[in-house]
Amino acid sequence: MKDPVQVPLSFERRDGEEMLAAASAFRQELELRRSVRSFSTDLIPEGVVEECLRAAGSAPSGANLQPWSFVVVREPSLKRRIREAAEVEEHENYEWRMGEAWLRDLEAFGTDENKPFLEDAPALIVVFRQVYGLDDEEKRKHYFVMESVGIATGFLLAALHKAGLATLTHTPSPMGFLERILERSENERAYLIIPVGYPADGCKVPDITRKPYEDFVDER
Ligand code: IYR
Repeated sequence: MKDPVQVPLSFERRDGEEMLAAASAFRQELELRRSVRSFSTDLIPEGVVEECLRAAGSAPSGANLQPWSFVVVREPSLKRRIREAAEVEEHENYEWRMGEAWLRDLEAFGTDENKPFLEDAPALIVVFRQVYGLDDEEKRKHYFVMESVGIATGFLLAALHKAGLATLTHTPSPMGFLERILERSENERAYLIIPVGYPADGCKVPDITRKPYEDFVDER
């Protein structure tokens, strides 16, 4: 095996009590995160989204190739074009693509083909996955792209929440229109739109429950 360059790990052990307090505080904070579909048009303080994107960019990835791009859209005319194109796809989705069972599963959320949050939210973060690398015009294989981008997106959602911002994970599929409107290169595919901002005054969210711990964890 090759002997790669290694550097000392920065890591500090904490005592058990401190660990439990930290884990519990983080859990409680994350449990308060809800998908928001009704956004205020208020602007986000400068630099906050950028810090959260840096957090996302620190995620682990296949061979550390970091197969993601994040496009931050704040320009109103661009948000409008994205909304219009998304609503065209969503019209088809609600009309016939999703089918009866899917529509029934969505009833509790009260969603429809109208997507005003794509214009109201002060920022849309459009996440792209890079199916292969294109540094110096040269194709390079990327590994575990879906997993890598999913982990980075999880970091991003947690960071935005911790910073005090509301988010939605939105996939108005098929999302090829995002690659065209945002003029992405041929190796990039739209993965997710994350509208970011503050909830609108009086914002309401669906009355959902989370699975009991025992139903999703098997400890042996
Ligand atoms: N993309 C549609 C439908 C939709 C699908 C799922 I799965 C959701 O969890 C929520 C919505 C829409 O955004 O309305």
